[in-house]
Amino acid sequence: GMVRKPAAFISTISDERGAELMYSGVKISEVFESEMGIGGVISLLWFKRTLPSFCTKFIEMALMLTADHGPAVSGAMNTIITSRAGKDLISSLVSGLLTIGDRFGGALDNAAREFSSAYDRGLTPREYVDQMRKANKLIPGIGHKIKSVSNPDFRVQVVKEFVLKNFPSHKMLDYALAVEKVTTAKKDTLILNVDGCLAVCFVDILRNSGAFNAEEADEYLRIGVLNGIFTLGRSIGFIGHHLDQKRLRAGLYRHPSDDFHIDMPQRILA
Ligand code: Q5B
Repeated sequence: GMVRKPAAFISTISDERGAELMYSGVKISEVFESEMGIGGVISLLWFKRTLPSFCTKFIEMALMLTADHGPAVSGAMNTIITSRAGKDLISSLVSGLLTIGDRFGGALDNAAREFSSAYDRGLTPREYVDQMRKANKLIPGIGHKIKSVSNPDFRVQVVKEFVLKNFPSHKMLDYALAVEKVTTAKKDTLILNVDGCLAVCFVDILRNSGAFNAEEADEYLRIGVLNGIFTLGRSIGFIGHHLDQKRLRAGLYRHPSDDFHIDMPQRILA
């Protein structure tokens, strides 16, 4: 009989070939009828399943809370400067996105991995903090430039309240809060930050909500999905900053020279 040519690509999340577009087997009309929202669409396209509503609400909450944090953060500044250099929306957005990483906004995947590995190894919060210090490593998900115990981050409060009220289990959040007790005793600013809080709560979804089996939970921690939450959320803000600059007709930015300390070697001519 006919031998089918082996496919060069395999794709398992969406299909546009039939009469109706489908996300993970769900017709686009059903996506709307079921009122699953953007949290439900993310469940289908990222996790290939419908998640319980406390999970989709949490995802939506995470996107709303991370949407923006003012113009002064690394990513928004990059976006603003790029926009003011006359570039288009996509260039300005991408320029902002490229700053997301271990220090700014991209600590979620490492926070999820490190907190859960410490928990799995049975380390007490104190032992975890001491081990990281000995290894000369910063704890991902801990610390903030301006937020502190005395100037709390309300985004983190909102997430905590929602999770404590709605999640069937929040072991990882509890563990991270116990770690925060140890770190803030050392320094006021070493709070569980927004990256860290969203990350450990997401581990509670992966491990303790019944929606994923243990293998799947480990796989998502390994491949890293959580930085996607901050990246997607903050894209909303970066696009806003770009539009804002265009509306303001802001001109090319040049940083004041007196804000640089220039320390150049003297060139010695032979
Ligand atoms: N120390 C966030 O640093 C920051 C420590 C620590 C143990 C730690 C730093 C860090 C891990 C990465 C992380 C996400 C760079 C942050 C975000 C989104 C945002 C941003 C916004 C938004 C802040 C002072 C002393 C030193 C350090 C010790 C610091 N962090 N020890 N574990 N994690 N965290 N990133 O203030 O003994 O004095 O030498 O890298 O989770 O990005 O709004 O801005 O929505 O846009 O510059 O919220 O914490 O502190 O480096 O001067 O350290 O604390 O070793 O100790 P800072 P440093 P010592 S959320």
